[in-house]
Amino acid sequence: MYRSIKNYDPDIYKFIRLEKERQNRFLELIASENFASPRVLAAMATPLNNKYAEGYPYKRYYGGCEYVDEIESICIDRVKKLFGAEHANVQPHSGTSANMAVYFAFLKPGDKLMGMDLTSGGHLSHGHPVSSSGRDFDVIRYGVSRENELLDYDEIFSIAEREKPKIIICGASAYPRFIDFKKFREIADSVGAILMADVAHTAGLIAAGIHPSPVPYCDVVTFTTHKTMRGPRGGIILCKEQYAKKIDKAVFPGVQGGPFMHVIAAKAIAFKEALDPSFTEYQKQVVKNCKELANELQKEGFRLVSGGTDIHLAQIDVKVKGLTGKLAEEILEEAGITVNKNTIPFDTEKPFIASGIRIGTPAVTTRGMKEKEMRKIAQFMIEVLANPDSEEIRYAIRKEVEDMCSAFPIYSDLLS
Ligand code: DSN
Repeated sequence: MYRSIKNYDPDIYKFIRLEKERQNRFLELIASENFASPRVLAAMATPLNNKYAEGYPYKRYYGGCEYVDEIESICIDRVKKLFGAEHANVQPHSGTSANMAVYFAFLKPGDKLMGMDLTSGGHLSHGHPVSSSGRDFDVIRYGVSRENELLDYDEIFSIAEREKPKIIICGASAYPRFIDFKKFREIADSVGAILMADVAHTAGLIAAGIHPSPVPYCDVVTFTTHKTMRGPRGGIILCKEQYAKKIDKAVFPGVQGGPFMHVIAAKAIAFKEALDPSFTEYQKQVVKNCKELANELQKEGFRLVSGGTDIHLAQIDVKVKGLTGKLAEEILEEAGITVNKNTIPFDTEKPFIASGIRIGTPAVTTRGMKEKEMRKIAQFMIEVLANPDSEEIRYAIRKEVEDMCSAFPIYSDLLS
């Protein structure tokens, strides 16, 4: 299959192969990335790609849907079982598409939407002004407490009481702690708001039962399938049965056209993998690895936002070491370690510079790395960050990173 690309289009093949090698040779610490299994990747390179299937299983606007109907039904059943959900829509192309569909279902332009602000760890699609969610709705923001960088539920309650939003969003892209969904339910009930959780980051931990589940408490839950879920790129919406029709209509024809059936098949395979007991073991190791890595950095004087982590990611304040997030990201990259710069709560730097980096362990854990390797990775990072002017150190560390990665190969049989 790959040979056909190589023979026909060597220009593109070259970069696909280089990207595969980059993923293999680098330590991937971007918290939102992971390595989907070869069978998940394989499902996306099938003739399912060719099929239009607007509508839902057994109610389509196109003929020839008898097999894709079965695939979508299996996918829905698996994700409902995994999360104990009443209803699932597996068609969203991404997390942002899923969120936009929820807004389309429940809000009219100008209605009030309440979400976590970006510097506290929220997501652009939770009402940031540069997103249509920020342009089309009246956005009310909440953040973390200045004192301890944790969600202050009393404060969130007062804001909700004052503003009476129609939707309250809980969930984040860069908040390293558990979220108390029960408290959010109480807040939403007190003002009659719809409660939506966006658990794009923690879905895998939730499926494995090692993060509290939003499903019993929230009217709607959205997530992506490619982060801790370790599946194809895509989104999912779970909801209470009473909202099923509203949500389905909002996804199609509300904000999307034809579903990507090749991706839905890949999602179904990823859910089968997640229903296996080994997935729970994997997620436990992800969290152990993250704590180990974050603690080692903390011991060396880096400040952990909120003082620690409960999940697969940690936010590291690098300003305490005289660095910016941007510089830290760049020098780590040269040393073979991929992270992303990230604003930290009450950051005075712009997002493109940032005072922090976000690290995460889903991808390195998929490679089979454990606490011992995390201690080594922390040492690599500490040395690089302590010597921002030393190219020599970066090259030396890069060699060590490559040696370490070659002991934990990924995708060795692909594109060979
Ligand atoms: N871009 C994702 C992340 O890195 O968290 C969120 O969409």
